[in-house]
Amino acid sequence: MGKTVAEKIFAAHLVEGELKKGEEIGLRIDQTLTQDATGTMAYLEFEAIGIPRVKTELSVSYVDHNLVQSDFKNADDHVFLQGVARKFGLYFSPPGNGICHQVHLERFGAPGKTLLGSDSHTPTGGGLGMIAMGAGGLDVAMAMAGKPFYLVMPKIYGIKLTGKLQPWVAARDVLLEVLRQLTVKGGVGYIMEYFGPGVATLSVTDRATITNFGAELGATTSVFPSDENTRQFLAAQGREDQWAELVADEDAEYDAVLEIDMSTLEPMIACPSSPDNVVKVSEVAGRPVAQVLVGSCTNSSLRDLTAVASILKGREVSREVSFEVNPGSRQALENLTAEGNLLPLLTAGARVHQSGCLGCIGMGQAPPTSMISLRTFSRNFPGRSGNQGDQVYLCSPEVAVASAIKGCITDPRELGDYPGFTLPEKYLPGDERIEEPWPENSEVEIVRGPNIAPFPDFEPMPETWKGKVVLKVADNITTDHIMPAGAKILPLRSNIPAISEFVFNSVSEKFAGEMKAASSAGHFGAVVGGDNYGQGSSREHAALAPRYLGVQVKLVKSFARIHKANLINFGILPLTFADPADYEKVEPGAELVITGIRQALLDGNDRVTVEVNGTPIEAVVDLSERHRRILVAGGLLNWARSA
Ligand code: MIC
Ligand code: SF4
Repeated sequence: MGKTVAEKIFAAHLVEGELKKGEEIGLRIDQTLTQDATGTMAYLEFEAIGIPRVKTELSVSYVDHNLVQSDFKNADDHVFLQGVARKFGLYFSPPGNGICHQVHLERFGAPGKTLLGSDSHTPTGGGLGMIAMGAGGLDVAMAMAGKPFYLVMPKIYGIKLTGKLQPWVAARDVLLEVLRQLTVKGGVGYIMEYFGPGVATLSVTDRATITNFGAELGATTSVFPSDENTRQFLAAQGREDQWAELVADEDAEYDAVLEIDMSTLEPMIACPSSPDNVVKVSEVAGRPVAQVLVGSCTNSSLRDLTAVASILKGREVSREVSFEVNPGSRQALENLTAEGNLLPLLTAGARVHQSGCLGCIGMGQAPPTSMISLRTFSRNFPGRSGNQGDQVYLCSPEVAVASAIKGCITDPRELGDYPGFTLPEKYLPGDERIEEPWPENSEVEIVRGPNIAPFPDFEPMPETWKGKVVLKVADNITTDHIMPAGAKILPLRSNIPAISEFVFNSVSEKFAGEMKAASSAGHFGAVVGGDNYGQGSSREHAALAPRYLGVQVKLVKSFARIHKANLINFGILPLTFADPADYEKVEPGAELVITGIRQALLDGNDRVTVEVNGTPIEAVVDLSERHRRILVAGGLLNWARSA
């Protein structure tokens, strides 16, 4: 039987297990990336593993999330990260250089390679024909130490693209349509692999928009073939030598197939407050907008910024709108400037910022109260913009700029003919500030500011687990709910005791206080949840900080992949209801007892009995043998130290 692109890359990197769908495998990781908000913790963990230098082909530490230096915290993190990169042999991409995924695509990604990143949008690299996956910081630290990355072999969802996008319809609309059909849990357990005649009509940056935004499907990753367009992109980057053709075999089989005829697509938009709440733009046109942001790792490439500039030529942004542009990378900004396309943005009234994540993770750019904000970003989870009750819509750069001009949500086809634009055949590299790895044994002092707290220690799993349900939540809870970000909380990412005060803050302000009170009375905590628990960001803080507060069990209907892996890494037992109807039987305050849990894990039991106020219910233990040993040890670091 023929192989898909994903299966070919998996086969070439398999170091443990067999390529059987649904079974745990270990993959060799060629490249890693971290960003500052997850990176400080990942490097503290790497230090704890005790390896003198990274063992990957290439590892890069990016600073892109926390660029607001309202006090010493973020600035200290940047200095720490630069020192770590020098000491352990990583590339370092400093603040202002761009968003990790965009820069990685431009300067480092290569077809056929594996990339593991401590950020859920790492699949951006799939646009180049690589297997690029998001993971928690500790998994990335292990990969840097040369260890395999373990995951359950996903199924392959073939997305067959036919036809060609019409003028004013963009790559973003392809994935908005996929999200409309499949929802934020439609990709769980799958790799989304694109094939069919439509693929050749999409550039690498279009493909990267699709694979990036594919993270919102809950998929393990998304991948395109590597073809002539890939060669052209790498040639424009001065890296043609890194090109290799990589396409699926004619007789490759997919576990599921969805066909999208791109010529029938219209401009689409995701309404508040979930990326799958998708309608046609024409259905919501006319709603007044107060803020329009073009940026984020989904849509801020040179292609996107050039399209926006071309549309703005001879036009002006409405005075009712704050129109802001966050370039994805220094390279995009340099090339935009060199091609004369920065001026049209400025004269039309755009506020042009430095390259980075900025408002996408709530570091500034909060919208006015109750007013609509249109963003080319990937996530509109409630409150992520910095305001509770926010009204954030997600759309293509074309829809964004048309709406900024008109002052209300606008179908861009109303603007008449699509202005054509060309991109340079050869890009200015824009990478002068990327620091190369320092030679081995260089004299480096790692400077740690006062906000960088040591990694906490955790106890092994007790023989019998007793605890209390501290919180019960519904379906599709995101890691933004569990461990919020934003200008107040994000700077605390290097300090677990401090950040843990904000766990579940937007759901229940009392959570941290109640957990602390329960812990000091000798009780552990449990959280009960619905389907797709922990979707969204890869932030391991959403496991680490609750564990620090004493949460040791999560009992839900189903988990999102990265969050489940993070729970295991920090010794929180992930259980699912054997009968989803039992969700109704477990209320906050209930006392839970799991007798003999340690032994049950070691014996490989796939069910355990949880007593809820004395009444038994069954829970499913869906864990590999390796997971079980990690949980019994109290987490991956404990286990790695004892192994
Ligand atoms: C996000 O888009 O949610 C983030 C911020 O990039 C996160 C990482 C983080 O929380 O630091 C992600 O996507 O993993
Ligand atoms: Fe940064 Fe937003 Fe991309 Fe996350 S989704 S990496 S916060 S730009």
